[in-house]
Amino acid sequence: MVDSPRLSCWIGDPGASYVYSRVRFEPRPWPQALAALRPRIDAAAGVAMNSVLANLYRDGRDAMGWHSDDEPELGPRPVIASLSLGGTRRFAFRHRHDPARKHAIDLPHGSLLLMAGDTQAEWKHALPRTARPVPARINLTFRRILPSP
Ligand SMILES: O=C(O)CCC(=O)C(=O)O
Ligand SMILES: [Mn+2]
Repeated sequence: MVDSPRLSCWIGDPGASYVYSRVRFEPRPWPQALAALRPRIDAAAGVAMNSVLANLYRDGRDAMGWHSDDEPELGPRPVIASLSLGGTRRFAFRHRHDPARKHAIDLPHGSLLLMAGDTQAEWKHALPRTARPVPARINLTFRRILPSP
């Protein structure tokens, strides 16, 4: 159990375990709805995903702080496909070495954001809290965990 301002679940193929914020997650098996989505995500991303981190943001107080998805098991230039469902939330980027460089994008229901290339190496991202009333939101980040050596 980890205290965090959202509810999270790690899903994936057997062995696609993942260390996130120093906690190791062993994946739960794919539920049918996500197994059905997977080939469409793979086609859009051009990568065979083997796992997905599901996050539920119950309201505007739930959030995710600044981070990069740069864990070694993702490899140096990971492709991460982020599917958003439910309430629109703002997603923010900040350059790692030049925090004055910032971008933000609203992620509406049904949107698929692809992060690729040097995005994780050069940028951090966050899902800030908001004081506006917002409906619940689910975010699914499909990832490819590389086999451990
Ligand atoms: O909820 C989001 O849009 C971002 C989620 C995220 O950055 C992550 O799961 O690593
Ligand atoms: Mn992330």
